Formats: sequence, structure tokens, C-alpha cells
Amino acid sequence: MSDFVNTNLEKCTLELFNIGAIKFGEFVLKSGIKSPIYFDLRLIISFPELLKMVADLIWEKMKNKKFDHICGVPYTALPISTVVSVQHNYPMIIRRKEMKSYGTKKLIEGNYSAGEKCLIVEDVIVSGSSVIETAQVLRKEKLCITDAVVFLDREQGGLKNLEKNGINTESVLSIYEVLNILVKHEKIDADTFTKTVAYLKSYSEVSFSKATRALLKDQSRINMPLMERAKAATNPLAQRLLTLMDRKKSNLCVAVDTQSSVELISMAEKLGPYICLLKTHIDIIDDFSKETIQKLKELSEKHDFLLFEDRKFADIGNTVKMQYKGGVHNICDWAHLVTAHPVAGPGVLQGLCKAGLRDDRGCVIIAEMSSSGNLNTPAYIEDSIKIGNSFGGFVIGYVCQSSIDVDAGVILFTPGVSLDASSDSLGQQYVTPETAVNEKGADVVIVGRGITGSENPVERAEQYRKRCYDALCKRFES
Ligand code: S5P
Repeated sequence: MSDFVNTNLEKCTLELFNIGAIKFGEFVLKSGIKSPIYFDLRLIISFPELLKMVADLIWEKMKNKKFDHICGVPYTALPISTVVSVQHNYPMIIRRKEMKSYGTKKLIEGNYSAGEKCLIVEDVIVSGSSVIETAQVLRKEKLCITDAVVFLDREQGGLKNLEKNGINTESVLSIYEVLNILVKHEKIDADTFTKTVAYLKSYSEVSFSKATRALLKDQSRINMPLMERAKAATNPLAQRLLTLMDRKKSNLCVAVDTQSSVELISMAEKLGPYICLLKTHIDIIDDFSKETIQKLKELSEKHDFLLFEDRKFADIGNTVKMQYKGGVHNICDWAHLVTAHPVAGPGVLQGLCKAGLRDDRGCVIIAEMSSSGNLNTPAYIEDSIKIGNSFGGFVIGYVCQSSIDVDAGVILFTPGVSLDASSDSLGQQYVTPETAVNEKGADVVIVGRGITGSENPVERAEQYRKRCYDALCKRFES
């Protein structure tokens, strides 16, 4: 901590107490929960020196971060961010709490462009609901929100809640520091201190308000840009795939279902520039050799795509472990991702995890098949997600046909997509890229014969890439 921060934290806390911005008694917070302590930083606008001190302390936390704009959460943080903006020459934007009924009807005031980074400033954080509400409005405008700085953290779960939503939040002061300073200077007695600490311990994990949770459900995975989702992802391979999709502007996975190695390699070479994933069924290859794998690995690096072996593991853990690592195909050695049916229970994942303990290995669970007459009931899908969640370090997402409820860092893959047909003769059912992405909530679209069976696979791959990626980008705008 710098000398500036050290000396001013204490001074600032005492000043806030003296002006009545820190109060003890019985209060009800915005979330509805009761509290024996209350911070009312609105008061500081009447004390310009104190306002400047608060703004300076906030600046110390912000100054090493990269951002294009500052946005204070209305209303209390508005004057604080204005002071920071003026003193350090960073442009500000304002999020309106109410939409104007006349003129532009804008929700954000100021000059900004899509893709720019905006840092959020807040005075006090409890659950983080106010920060996330502001972030979602800004995100809708395609601003990138990855950081927030708050003056006081009440240590009631807010930082963790925001982190889960892709916002890394730092605070100037923790409520415990405030209490310690006040006790040290005999502003509160030991009894008040103990009671307040006991209260804080029993309310240390306040979740987002109901309204905020409703807002997030509707916006998080579906409407969040890929890079923000990459930040929200806890799984390193999910982060890598989301980043790759953003970099290559492709959410297209091509399924090369051929029995010839030559054909497989030739498709990988031709289609590589347009895809984020190449999906294989390595056990259908007639002339399989180690060279096939070597070439696939080289092409995956050359064209920046990941290898996805659609093995659909489904046996007991011990068998799956050997099927994954070993045998002639030795899948674990080369496939970044594999598929698994969770029908046999968590043992499948345990077996895979045991063999694939690397940051660049992961699994996609088949929650729902695209074929007609499949046995995937809603209860089965729900249970599949539960198993996937408990293996979150290894499971990066789900193959499914509907927008199932998963966190923003989890990826949904949808096969059964074609521009040419509505079905095949063996039960496959097709929809268009737009239906897959917009109605079924797909992040990655899996296309096989629609590309590989066409006369010009390269032209077709570019056509699918564009339609799938455009549909995905449209989701960020809605
Ligand atoms: O539900 C599913 C799951 C998968 S992984 N339905 C599917 O069709 N797949 C696979 O996606 C299937 O094994 C094939 O490799 C690809 C679809 O191929 P297409 O030629 O029908 O597009």
C-alpha cells in the first residue's frame, strides 16, 4: 500500500464517521436485509475536500487498469467518478436510471463506441446488484465491462458475485478495516464492534436480488460478448475456445465424418481457416495411422482450431479411462475435447478426468441428441447438467438442442444444422444456423454433411461461418 493510501484511509474513515456518513443503529438495506451499520456516502458532496479524498483513493485502485471510460453507478458514485474523470482526464459516461420520455430515449449519456472498455465506479457494495445492473445496461451497448472499483466493500459476497459475472472488482476499504479504525479511535465501543462483526459473519454471502437474477438469466450467456464470457469462464479450455471464437470470428465446428484419412486431412487443411473446432469420429477411419494424428495436430496449430473427438464415452469409469488414454487411437494424446454420455453417472467423468489431467483437455457432455425419438427427457437433461457442474474443471459445455440454463462461461454446442435438408433417412433432424443460434441458444454450431457433402466445401464453410457468427453477434445486440 502506498504512503498516500496508508495515511488517507484512516483519515478518510474518521471524516466519514464525523460527518455522519457511517452510522450505527437499525437499518434496512436495498436488498431488504437488516443491518446494524449503514454507509451514506451521498453526504460527501457537501464536503468537497472529503469527496476529493475519496476520489483520490479510488483513483489509486484504478490507475494501473486499462479502460477508455469511467461510469459511476447512479447516483452516489456519479460525483466521485466526475472528480476522477476531471482530475485524470478520462472521459465519463452516465447510465440513466430512467429512460427519457422525449428526445433520444437513450439510456447512456456520453460519447462511446462499441468494443470500448468501461470501468465501473461504485461507493458501497453489498451483493453487487447495483454494479451488475449498470454493467448489463452498458454491455447491451456493446461496451466491454471487466473491471469495477468500489470504495467500500461490506464483505457480504458482492465481489464474488461480480467475479462470477466476469467483473473483477477491487475495493479501497473493507468494512472490517473501517470497524478497526473506529474502535482504535474510540468512536465505537467493543460491544458495537462485536455485534457488527457477528452480523457480518452471519450475512457474508448475500446473493443478487431477485430482480437482478431475473435480469442476468435473460442476459448473461445469451447476450454476453465472447471475451466477457471467456473472462467469466473458470475452465481454462472454455476460456481458450471462447477467445479463439472471438479471434477467428467463427463459432463453426465442422464434423468431418469420412472413412478416409486422406479425405480427413484434406478437409482439415481446406476448412481450417473457417472453423473453431474440427470434430472427428476417429474410429470410422479405415486407413488410420499415427501419421493421421500427427497431421491433424499440425493443422490444428497452423489454422488455429481445436480438435474435438466425438467418441461419446458412456461406459463405467474404469473402461472409459482406458478407452480415452491408450489403444490404437490414444485419444487423450491429441483431442482437446471429447464427448461423453452421462447415462452411466459421474463415473464416466471420473474416468476421463483421471486420464486427462491437463489444462488443454476437456469434455462436452451430450445432454440432448438431435435425432428423432431420442430418450433425453427434461429430467435427464437437468441431471446431465448437475453432473457437468460438479466436473466444471473438465466439462466445458453441453451438446444440446435447447437453451439450457448454464453459467456464462459454459458453452453450448448444437448439431443437426443444414441449409439443404430438414432430415436424413436415419433419424437426423436439421434446422438453419439462425434457428440453432437464436432459438436453441447454440454458441457453437456443428455442421457435417451440409459442408463436407457439398460440391464446394470451402465456399460452403465460409457461408456457414458467416451465418452462424452473424447470428451469434446479433444476440449481443438484442
Ligand atoms: O445430437 C447429436 C450429437 C452429435 S455430436 N447429433 C449429432 O448429429 N451429432 C454429431 O454431429 C454426429 O455424430 C455427426 O458427426 C454430426 C452431425 O453431422 P451432419 O452431417 O448430420 O451435420
